[in-house]
Amino acid sequence: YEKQDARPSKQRLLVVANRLPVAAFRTGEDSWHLEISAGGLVSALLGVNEFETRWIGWAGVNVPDEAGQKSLAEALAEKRCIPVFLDEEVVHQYYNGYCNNILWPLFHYLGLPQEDRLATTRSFQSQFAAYKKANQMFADVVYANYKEGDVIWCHDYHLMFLPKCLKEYNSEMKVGWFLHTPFPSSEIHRTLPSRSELLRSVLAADLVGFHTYDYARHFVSACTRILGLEGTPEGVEDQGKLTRVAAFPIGIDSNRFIRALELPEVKEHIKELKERFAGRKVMLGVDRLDMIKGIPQKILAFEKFLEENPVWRDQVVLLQIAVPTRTDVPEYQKLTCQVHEIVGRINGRFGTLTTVPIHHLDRSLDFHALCALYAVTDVALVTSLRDGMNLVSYEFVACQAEKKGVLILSEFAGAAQSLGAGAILVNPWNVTEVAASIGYALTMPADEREKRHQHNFMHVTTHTSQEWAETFVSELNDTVVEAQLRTRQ
Ligand code: ADQ
Repeated sequence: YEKQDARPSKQRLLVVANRLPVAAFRTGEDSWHLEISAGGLVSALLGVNEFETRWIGWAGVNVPDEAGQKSLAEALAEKRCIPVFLDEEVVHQYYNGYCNNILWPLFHYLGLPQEDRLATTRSFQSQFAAYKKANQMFADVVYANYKEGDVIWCHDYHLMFLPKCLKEYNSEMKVGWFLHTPFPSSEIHRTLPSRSELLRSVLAADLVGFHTYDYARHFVSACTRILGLEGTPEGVEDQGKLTRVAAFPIGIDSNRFIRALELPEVKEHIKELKERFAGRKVMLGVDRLDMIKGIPQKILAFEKFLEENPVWRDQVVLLQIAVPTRTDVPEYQKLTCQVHEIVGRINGRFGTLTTVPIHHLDRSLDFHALCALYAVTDVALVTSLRDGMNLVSYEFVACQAEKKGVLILSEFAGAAQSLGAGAILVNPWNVTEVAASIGYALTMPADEREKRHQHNFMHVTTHTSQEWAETFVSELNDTVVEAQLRTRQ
């Protein structure tokens, strides 16, 4: 995004997300170290050249003093980023509380927190108030930087209140909102105390996007059943105003992965890994350490496979790379302990003096190391209990042109709808089924692997992140034009 051509003739795209694509670290009174955090959204939008992009979001750091805010804003401006300053209390209530403790689990079918009902209700109210306040703060920054004709693209469950705030400022703004998580069945959304207010706020957008048709359908059902509005094939209608709702499945920058495999450094790494695991099939899991990723279930299925197939015990290794996230949340700490306990038990049970069946790392890998790992893998295991899309499955496929390994994929990941014909789909809750699929994947004949891989590779290389972003933004532009024409008629 730094190198983008900034000709004034280009339409400006304001991308608003909870986090900026750079993390800021204070190194002095008014000096900052900025680190690019290349997540899926960043790489998706990096390739979009049609627009002049600006990012608006939180820099992940508390900056209480005005001088600090000013110097950080200046440093970020060079990266085309505009900061939203949230204080610690708002972050605690809005981000840790309402976003990560309420919306995230609910949207992944894990329900609302159930501890002490009264306490939950009280904290629920204050967390929702903080959520609205934070969304209003994002809206203020967007509004302060808005120029007529700009397209505003709001991202994810953190900012469901933003479309409404923006349209209250200026109903002419072109506002799109995209959800990266699943949108759950309306019966799940119905349990949320602020269910109606959130739906109405999202409906203020001109275009609402989801990864899959099912999520879009759930959203429309929630609007019809909870708000009593009319659902149409185009979206949701409220007193003559149509909010367009559609599926826009995200992809990856597949060429970035394919090109990386040609680098000498990555080739060297691949060679080392092949030597290290010679004589054994490599199975791989790469996930954020989150309950939605189904890591314990995956490892238990692997244990069952080893239990039932003694001949494989010294012929296969599972590499599970799990990046810790939200480490200050007790539930995530419990999950880490649980995973360590299961891995320890299995390695104790099936390991030898020289080898263990599971290598578990609690850390992130750099891009080149990740590409090398994807390339040497025989079987990738993605067993999310729910996942909006899951980009790891796409990244694995992009790196498998040579090996043509097998992807075992949860039917509850959005990616199952696009890679379903090439992957082995599983119900991650069914440990017996996953264990059997591991056996099937490890012994799959080469011609079947080739056929499955070709199907997935074709999809991953043609449905890229760039195409995703361009389709969404051009649909948003068209939607606004159509709405204007309708009002004039
Ligand atoms: P995530 O839940 O973060 O994203 P995912 O789509 O798999 O899940 O993306 C994770 C990204 O982080 C991938 O690019 C992956 O390479 C990287 N990553 C994960 N573990 C890593 C590790 N140990 N080391 C290095 N990199 C690692 C959310 C939704 C998804 C949705 C995306 C995009 O939950 O369902 O697909 O947004 O919309």
